[in-house]
Amino acid sequence: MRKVGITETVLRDAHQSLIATRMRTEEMLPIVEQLDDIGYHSLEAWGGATFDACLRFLDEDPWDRLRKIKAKAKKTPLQMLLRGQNLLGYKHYADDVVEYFVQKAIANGMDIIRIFDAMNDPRNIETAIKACIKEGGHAQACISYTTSPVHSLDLFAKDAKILEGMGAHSICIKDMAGLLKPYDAYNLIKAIKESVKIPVQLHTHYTSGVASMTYLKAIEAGVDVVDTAISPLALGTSQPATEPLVASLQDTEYDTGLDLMKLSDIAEYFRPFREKWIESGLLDPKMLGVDANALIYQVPGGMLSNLVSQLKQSNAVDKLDDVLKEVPRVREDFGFPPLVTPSSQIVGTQAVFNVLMGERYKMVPKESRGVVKGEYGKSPSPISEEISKKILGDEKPITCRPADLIEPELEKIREEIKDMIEQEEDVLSYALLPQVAKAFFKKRKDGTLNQAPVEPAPKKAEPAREQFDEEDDDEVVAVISAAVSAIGSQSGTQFAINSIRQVSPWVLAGRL
Ligand code: PYR
Repeated sequence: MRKVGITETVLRDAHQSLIATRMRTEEMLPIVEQLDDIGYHSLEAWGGATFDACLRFLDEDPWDRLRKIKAKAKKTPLQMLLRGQNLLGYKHYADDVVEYFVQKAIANGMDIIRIFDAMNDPRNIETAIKACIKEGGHAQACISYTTSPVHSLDLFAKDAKILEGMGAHSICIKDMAGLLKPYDAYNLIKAIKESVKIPVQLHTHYTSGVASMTYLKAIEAGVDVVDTAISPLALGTSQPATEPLVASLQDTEYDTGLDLMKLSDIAEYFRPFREKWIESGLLDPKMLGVDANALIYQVPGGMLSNLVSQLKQSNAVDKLDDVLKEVPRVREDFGFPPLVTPSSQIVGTQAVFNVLMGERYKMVPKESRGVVKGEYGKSPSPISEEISKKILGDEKPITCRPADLIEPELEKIREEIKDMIEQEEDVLSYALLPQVAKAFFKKRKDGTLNQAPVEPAPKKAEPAREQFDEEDDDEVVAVISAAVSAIGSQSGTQFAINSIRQVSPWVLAGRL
């Protein structure tokens, strides 16, 4: 009998997808021992946006969260999501930072590290894979799923083979937008299972409404493990629910072996939280519905709502149709990158600029230039000479692995922050998110961390700012400069006002 494994995402992706990553450690700890007792393949409990959210919004030390969860989950492997060379931040870090981060994640209790890259460039995940293997962890190499004229079964199967060749212990297909349809999943999993010998896991989101059908076909095709979330934190932008899948597979050749009564106790624990989050506005019921637009426009749900909010800020929601038509064109110009953090923001913002400015690539943010220049890695298909010339002028794109151009940076970072650290891991928090970590260290020193008990839930969560890197003042300056140069025409002035409004928190915070 071939048991299908279940990775439970409630402690990471489920709340990242539904409540902007705001679940607190105290809300998790009382149920971890029971989760540990279920017999899951793994518990996804760290990584992705949780690291940033802990430090930035929750006044929590993410390392402390990991240790506390590990102390209660003694049997079930813990799993995390790592953004390849971007670790848990938004830019490429030097290899010495990547290696040290992986070392510390494993030393603090991590077992399985799922490593992806937004461009699917294997060179961007190799350092993390090798570090994970060296530290005795399970290295799960990830392929970001997308559709385009260049993304064929053959390409995905070849990518999987390359990752297996790098020493990965398993492969994950990460369908972050819920684009993978059931029969496509069947063919994809078959193709990958034929290409590699290591186990294959599938991760998807319910956004477009097809996810549980997709899992069933993937299971029939031989997938080894799938990601689900316990029902109160499932569906919508989160994962398919754990219990219906467990029930559907019971007494079949794919039985998960999990006990529905025990799962019911877990759901019971989380149900009141869900009610509380809906009441406080943290969980928007809109997140729970089916958004078939994801299937039509092939963009992640989060990206769609981001586009709408960018257009609202410029009083241009009526331009949504034009922007949605522009997104695939920009994506084609940029070599068909999958749309996932950070490529989804880069492509989306460029599409908005192209439409609002009334001329394509009149305004090109630093990140778009970075993609065309090769600073994020090799795109799935080559970027045309014409686009390269238009955006880079006479500058030459780079063809090496982007991190090869980054000098070791750990010692310099350690020196910079030596007076504020209270544990070795703080060096890494600072390396990843300098401003955010520093503010956290200061509050910790001053004893002003918000240690409010679990109640009451925060009012309406501020969505993580997706368009601009808060760590980077240059970016803010660029926005203001572009805004100022847009002043002149009626819509340009409005655009300028909105852009300046957008960066005003930094101005007020005295960072400019
Ligand atoms: C993250 O990078 O946080 C995702 O969940 C894709």
